[in-house]
Amino acid sequence: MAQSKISLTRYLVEQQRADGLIPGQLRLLLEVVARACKSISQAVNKGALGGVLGTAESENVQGEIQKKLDIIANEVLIEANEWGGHLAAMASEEMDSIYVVPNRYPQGEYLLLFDPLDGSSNIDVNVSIGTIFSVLKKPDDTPGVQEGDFLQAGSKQVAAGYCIYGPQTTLVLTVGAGVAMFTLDREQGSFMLTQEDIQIPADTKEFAVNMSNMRHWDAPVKRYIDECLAGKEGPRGKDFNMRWIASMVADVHRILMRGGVFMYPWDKREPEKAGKLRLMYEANPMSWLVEQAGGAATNGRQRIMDLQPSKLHERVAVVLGSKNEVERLTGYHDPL
Ligand code: AHM
Ligand code: MG
Repeated sequence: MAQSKISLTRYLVEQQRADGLIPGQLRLLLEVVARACKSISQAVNKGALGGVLGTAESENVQGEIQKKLDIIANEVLIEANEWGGHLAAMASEEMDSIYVVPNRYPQGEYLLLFDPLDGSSNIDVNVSIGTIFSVLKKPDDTPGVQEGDFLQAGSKQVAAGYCIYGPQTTLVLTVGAGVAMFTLDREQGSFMLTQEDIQIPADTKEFAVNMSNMRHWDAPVKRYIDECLAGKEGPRGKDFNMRWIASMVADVHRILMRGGVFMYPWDKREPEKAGKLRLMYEANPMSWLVEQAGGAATNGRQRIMDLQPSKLHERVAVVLGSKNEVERLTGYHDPL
């Protein structure tokens, strides 16, 4: 516990030495993402004083009205990452197509995907929001870089994480050797290791779902929630508690800290039998973190990280968290 003297830099260097999971370019990339998150955290903290609250005059590719901070966070991540030579291209919830590193900078071997500020509806009401990121390797058999290079299953990720801007600013990271958590020490200006080897308990009495969508769900999800709501007297024989923050980062963070199950299930309003969340820069990185912490993540039927994306902004149904609950709900769905 509380290895308060280990900075993110030292952690990454030691990981690089220990198991070679973090090559030099990837270490640089993760440090740059962390630095960008520090700047985003500052902008978020200033709030109304920095003139950053409210809506911008634009929509993103998904037709959602962008908040000023969505755009600021996107720009911070691009500007921080484009010149270091570690990336070939970036993709973001806030950009229609990929952003190829300009010719004036060296091209690296990694691809970075992010949701610059997840939980946009919470920005103006001072509730936790965050940055989610996923790192892939560019396939080396193709010259240049195209959108198709990004369309890799989540199991191909080489690093994933999020930074939550809440009462504390906390970076949570995996490179495939467990999940580590770093808290921003504002006096030092550094992320310090505060927890390693995070584990999600396999059982839970807590679920997170937007209940107002219940009438749009499929029967298996309704059954699962009905059984939770029936409490001690129902088939589960125990009372459940509900939490819904409406920032995936905050809901997943709670689950990593104390267990629970998070759902954004398929919704009849969606024509493509998908949910609201995006596969490549929301569901995949969160799924890997959760799996690395001993939990599970499916779309109700299949492991999320096995899904082959067919487009950059693809949506997916999400069920993740405590393993036994995810397996139960997945078991309620018909096998394919
Ligand atoms: P965003 O990326 O536009 O912020 O949308 C994603 C967010 C998730 O963080 C959260 O789980 C969900 O949308 C909340 O949805 P709802 O508004 O249905 O509660
Ligand atoms: Mg989001």
